[in-house]
Parts: sequence; C-alpha cells; structure tokens
Amino acid sequence: MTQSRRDFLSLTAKAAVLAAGAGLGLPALLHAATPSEFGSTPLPVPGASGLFGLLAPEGRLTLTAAEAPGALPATGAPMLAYRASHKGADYLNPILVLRKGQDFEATLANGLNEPTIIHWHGVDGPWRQAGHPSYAIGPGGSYKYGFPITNRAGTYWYHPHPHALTAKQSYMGLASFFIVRDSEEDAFAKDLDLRLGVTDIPLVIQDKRLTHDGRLDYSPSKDDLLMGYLGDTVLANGQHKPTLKAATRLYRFRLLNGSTARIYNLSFVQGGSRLPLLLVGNDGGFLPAPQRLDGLFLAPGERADVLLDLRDLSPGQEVFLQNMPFDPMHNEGGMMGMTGMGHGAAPAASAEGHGGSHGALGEGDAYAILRLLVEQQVAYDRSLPKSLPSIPEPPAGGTERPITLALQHMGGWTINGLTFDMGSAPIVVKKRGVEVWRISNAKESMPHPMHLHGYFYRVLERKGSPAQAKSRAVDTQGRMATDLGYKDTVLVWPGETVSVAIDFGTPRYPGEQLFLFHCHNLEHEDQGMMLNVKVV
Ligand SMILES: [Cu+2]
Repeated sequence: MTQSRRDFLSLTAKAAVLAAGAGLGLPALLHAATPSEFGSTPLPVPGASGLFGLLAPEGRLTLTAAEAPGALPATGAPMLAYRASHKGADYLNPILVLRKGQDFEATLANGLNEPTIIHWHGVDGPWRQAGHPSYAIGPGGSYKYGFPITNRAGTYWYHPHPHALTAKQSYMGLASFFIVRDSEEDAFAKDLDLRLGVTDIPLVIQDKRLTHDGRLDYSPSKDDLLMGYLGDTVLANGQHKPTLKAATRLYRFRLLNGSTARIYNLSFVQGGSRLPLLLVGNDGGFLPAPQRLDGLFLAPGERADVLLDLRDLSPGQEVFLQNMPFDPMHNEGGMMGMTGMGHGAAPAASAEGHGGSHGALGEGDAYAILRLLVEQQVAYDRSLPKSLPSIPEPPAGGTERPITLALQHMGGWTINGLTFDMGSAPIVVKKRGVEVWRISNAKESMPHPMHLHGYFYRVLERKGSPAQAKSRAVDTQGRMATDLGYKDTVLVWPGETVSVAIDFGTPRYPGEQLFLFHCHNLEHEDQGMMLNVKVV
C-alpha cells in the first residue's frame, strides 16, 4: 500500500469525526495535514547530487527533459525532471548555482514526446535566451543557451514555457531553482554562518492531485482551466508532511511557490503562535532593508527569502510552516453563469476560507506543509542583519500604461481584452525610459500573479486592496513588505490596482526584443492570459 493510500485511510476516519463536530465539509479535511499527523519523513534537502542536487556548472551543461521513474519523493511515482550529469555526479532538477559575471552555457535536450523550452525565471538575458514559446523544440530536438549572468544575487528558478503546455509540464515535475551568488551574498552568508543545503534551504511548495496509486494526476476540467488546477496534497521539495531536523540557530528559507495556481498565506507557527520572520529578499534578490513580519502571501512564481530564528527554542519543540486561513477571493462567481461553466460552491464560501469547489483542499484552508523539529542545542552568536545591500529608490514618473485583467464574456481571462497570439505584440515599449504600468484587476475576478520576462518591476502603489492585503501594508502607498525590492511577479487581487515602474531605458539587450507579460496561474497562461511585449 502506498504512503498516500495509508494517509487517505487513516485520515478518513479522523475527518468523519471532525466533520461531525465542527460542521465542516468532509472533503476539505481529507488531505489538510494537521500538525499531529507529521511523522519522521525527512525533508529532501539539496545535496551534492540527485533530486535538487546543488550544481555549480563549469562549461556547457546538458539538461535533458525526460521522465524520471520513481523520482517523486512523496510516493516513489514517476515524474518529469531535468536530468544532468556533471563531474561524475547525476542530478534530477539540479539547483543551479551561478556567480554573477559567469558565462552560463546550457543545452536543453527534449526527451519528452511533445514540444518544450526552458524559461529562466527572473534571470536576465536577451529574449532568445529567455524561453519564448516560439522557440519551443520538438521531441528529440535541442536548444543551446549561452549568456552572461548579470543578475545580482538572488533566488531565481527555471521551468518549461511551451505555449499551452507550461502548466502540465511544470506540474509533472519540470522546475527547479537558479541561485545567483555575488560578493554581497558571500558577505551576508558569512556574517550569518549560512550554508546552502544545510542552514540555507531552498524550499519549493507545490500542490498535487495524486491517483490512488500515488501518481501525479494532471487532468484539469473546464472549470479548472478557468480557475486554476488545485491539488489536494501540498508537497515541500516533493515530499508530503516532511520534517527538517533543526538546531537552535538561525535558518534561511528560500521559499518558491512552484504550484500552477495555488496561492499560499505562509507563517511559521510554534505552539499556536506565529513566529517572527525577517524577510530579507524576494524575486530580485535582497530587499532595501530587512522586514519583520509574521506571515506573507506567496503566489505562483513568487519567491520570498526569509530568516527564522530558532535560538529561543529547546530540543523537542516543533515549528510548522503553515498555510493560514485567508479569503482566496474567487469572486469570478458572478461571471460564471454567463460562461455556462458554473461551479458548485457559492463564491461567498470563500469568506470562510474555502476557496470554491475545485479540489478537496481550499486555498484558504488551514494546513501544515513542513515541520521543523528542534533536536540540537547549539551556540549561535551571530546577530540578525540590521541592513542589507542598498538598492536605488523606485524611479519617479514615467510613461503611463493602463493594463486591465478581466474575464471575457463567454471566454477566458484577458489582458487589455486580449488573449495570446504568437504573431502579434499588443504591447510595444521603447528602450527610452521608465514606464508605469497600472495593472487593474476586475472586481468580479480572481487573484492574478502577473509576471514580466526580461525586466524587473518596482512596485509603486497598491489601491483598492482587500482588507487582508491592506492590513499588511507597510507604507502609505499600500505596499506590503513583499512588494519592496525588485519583483518579477506581482499578485493583483480582485478590485485592486497595482502600479509598477519598469525601467526600459537602461541599456540591456542589443536589438529588438520580444518578451512576455502573463499570468503565472499557469492554467490561465496556457489558456491565453499572456501577451507579447516588443521592446524597440
Ligand atoms: Cu490569472
């Protein structure tokens, strides 16, 4: 009997009891891990080889997208992975570790039976290096990448980007981290005594639906394609309900939401209270200054680099990384009747933390993702950082460009009323200065994490934010701590307008460029919530 089957059976009885008492829907409880259900399954952490092994490439690296039998840590089922061999070690989905200034040379080999191409998410490079879907290669084909790493230190990542197949391929396993280091990062890690894979932990969070025998199940219905495919089991580094044995010291977590559609509201919880976190970085590296917070939203594609201080804990104590209840704002309900694709649950149900009817586990449900078990008492004499490497203030002014996100009558999600057309570029920008994009999401909508290729945003302002975002504002412009610094993916809630400044003026890539602006809810992207952006 597989692990997931055992879990299912043991939880069913428990859920029935709970459901009777609490008046909650039975399905919502089936796979919602509660702290008491965590066993001794170790969290897969990056090592010197294997799945998510740390790989600092020297020379040209070949990444082969292919099926990897038995590779999914949670169930031992097959998954898709990028295979690589380097200096005698074999890897699956290697965590690429590069230095700023280094030349990156990689060849993607397509071992799938359908087209694919890699997008280096957040990594600067000219458009032909960025995995535009027009460059997708067929089965047996290959694509050569080669460009210098010009990013500052940060937590970037890579995943497929063939049009209409991005969600499925990412979901089936093709995704990993792309970590860039520089001298600022070296100093930071040295000051805090942080080691990648030991006390500096890349953590990708993904929700999955599993078949009865533990295989990954990607079979979105029409409703799922419209709202996003939600799983009922949440994995951390591919493992369900894992434990990381920890010491009484500082830890760094590089959190990545690698789910196709699910948004998380993350906190570290100990004995019923949320522990303080120090947010030090996000999509584009270090923030201007560390931000103390007790929780953060993480939408698909976004990263958060956080420090967690376990010095005051004692051996035997546990900390859980949890999803905290929130309103997932599936407020597209009013439109659903019009599309004829109505779903069962009333939109109002979201206010109670159950996000519609898709999947047994609502986005707004409370559940645990990872356990930290304090085992070792150590002396740790470093102090928390009071400052971080400085970055410029967001630029003031610029050419304004309104962007609207809405559900098309009788159709899917649109940007400025349009869906993706490979041959047209509805957004044309000049390499001449700053543009301010005012991204407005309709009221009868759902949250959309909007991602731009090739350039970082600086968030200027949030207007019309829902209470759960507004309550986390750290300034009068309504920005949250997670909006500070450089962003490549920004979550826009229903009814909200997020203004971002993009500097197209700094010389970057020679010649005309064709990048993409799209929703990182990957079902939305694949359904066409994506536009070409031509930079001339
Ligand atoms: Cu979307």
